[in-house]
Amino acid sequence: MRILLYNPDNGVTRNFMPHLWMFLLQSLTPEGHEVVLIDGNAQPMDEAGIARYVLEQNIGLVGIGAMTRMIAKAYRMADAIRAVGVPVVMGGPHVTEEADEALGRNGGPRHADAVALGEADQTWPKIVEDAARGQLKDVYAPVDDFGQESKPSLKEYPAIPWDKINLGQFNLVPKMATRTLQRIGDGWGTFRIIPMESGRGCPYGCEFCTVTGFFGDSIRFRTNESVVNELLLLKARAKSEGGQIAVFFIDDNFAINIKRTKSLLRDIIAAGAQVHWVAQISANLLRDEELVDLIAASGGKWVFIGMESIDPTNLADVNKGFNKPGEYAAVLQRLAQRNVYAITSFIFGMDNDTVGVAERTLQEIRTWPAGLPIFGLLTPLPATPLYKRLEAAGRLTRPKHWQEFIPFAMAHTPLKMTIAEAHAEVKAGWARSYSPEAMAQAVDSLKDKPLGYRINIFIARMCFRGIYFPQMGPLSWLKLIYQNRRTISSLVKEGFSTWRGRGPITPVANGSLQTGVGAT
Ligand code: B12
Ligand code: SF4
Repeated sequence: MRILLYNPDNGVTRNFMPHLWMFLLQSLTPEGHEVVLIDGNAQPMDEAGIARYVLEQNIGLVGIGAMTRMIAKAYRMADAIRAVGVPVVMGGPHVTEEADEALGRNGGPRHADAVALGEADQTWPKIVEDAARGQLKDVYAPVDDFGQESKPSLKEYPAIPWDKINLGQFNLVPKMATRTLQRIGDGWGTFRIIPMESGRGCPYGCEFCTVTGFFGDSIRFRTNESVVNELLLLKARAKSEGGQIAVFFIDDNFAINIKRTKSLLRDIIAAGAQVHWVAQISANLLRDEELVDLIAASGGKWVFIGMESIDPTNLADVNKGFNKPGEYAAVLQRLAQRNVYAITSFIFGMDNDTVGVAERTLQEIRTWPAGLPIFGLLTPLPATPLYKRLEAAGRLTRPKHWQEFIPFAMAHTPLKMTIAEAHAEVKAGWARSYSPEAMAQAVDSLKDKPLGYRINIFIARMCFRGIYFPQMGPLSWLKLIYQNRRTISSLVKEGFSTWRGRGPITPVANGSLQTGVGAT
């Protein structure tokens, strides 16, 4: 049987990183079946296109995975595939919580022949065999012989053949620049960000988060050896292609067990498996100096921190009181001292937020080492404790917000602001953080850092701006470059004079160039 695994596009991130679930399920597919992957972010497709594709390619089963944000598109694509007679199985966080919706059991249309609930590592081979026999069941739940929910231990993690997988669609280097860039340093003909998990689960149970409910509070880890081997495979691939690779450890809280994380990072260093990496770690776990040393020494470049709010009342409201705004600055300094920077994520529209929350937050951010702030709105995702609380209080204004998804739009009324005011706050957060002046200020504030780091921050900021302000086509990029011309020309001038005076420029494997002498 030919199986298509399809991930709908989200309209924002293009081909920035493949989705892990597709590669994982491909590796877990029983022998005798062929699996093709399409990520809509890299290969855009519409309903007619996918229907044509499955018929032309003789596809016998389509698997679709989606977050809540992309579910409306996922359903439309599923409907088109089913209309030409090909069965669809859906999985991922949204349909796990809303299986009846996907199966048309709540009065709406049916979109999927089958739904895989929760983690599908164990159920996927069974789904494939049932589909091959034409006997798909409606629901596949991961349960043991006694009918109890069972979670994969991750000790037996499949080897994803990263050395053989065709990753052509995920090269972030534009085609026209490939040849020239291949000659720079160790080669920049390709640059890919690859998702990798070292563990699953987070016990913290923040009110708005799907993770504790979905993956459970039992935390599971892969062996260090299996993670190290995967890194070595990726590193070898990048080298053989004359390109670069960076890894996104997608664990929800990469340092949830600090002892284990330190042991993994030590093993990465000992095996020479360092690549540049980014991971999500909560601020409370970054108090540990030794951990931060190991993060830097093992290739850690960016840490995503869910700061959410600078207001302790808000944090307590969403069960995230373990975040202490008073220590944010120290945490970020600790990282920056080691040339590790932070993607700091904030949520506006919380119950204690009032008008002016964006500016108050920005005033704090401006006192921190320059990083990448991002802003969102409190969103009641299905089945989260937040959803249940707001529903019980009658505060949901769009209870099925995912069916008419609108980016950066609230689905409930905040307590101390209107919805329109909350929208204005999030807009102000993005506009003031990513204006040409703010970009210049961020680069200037790193004057004592090597040129490569400043270029790195600048490029990353240009890309992150696109999360809120769509910049999909070449024209919008040209406009952005023009707006930031002063910063760009000062970086280029400095690069040129450094190159003339001090020797060649060598690349840093996270998207930047750095002078060869004295750079870290
Ligand atoms: C990586 C990641 C991202 C990446 C996605 C890009 C990428 N290429 O991966 C980035 C950073 C861009 C991102 C952004 C966002 N994310 Co995100 N993200 C994650 C994260 C941390 C890891 C995903 C992952 O790979 N997991 C590991 C794999 C193995 O698990 P999995 O995808 O769930 O797949 C398993 C099962 O679900 C199932 N499965 C999945 N798909 C399918 C399909 C089929 C056919 C079958 C049979 C089974 C199946 O089998 C897999 C193996 O067991 C998750 C949290 C988490 N730990 O999963 C959040 C998560 C998915 N994100 C979430 C959210 C909310 C967002 C944002 C909306 C946040 C925001 N406010 O902006 C944005 C939206 C982005 C966008 N523009 O689309 C929520 C989604 C909740 C929901 N109900 O949809 C999660 C669960 C985190 C959370 N805090 O609740 N995210
Ligand atoms: S710490 Fe992060 S992953 Fe864990 S529950 Fe809170 S938001 Fe979710």
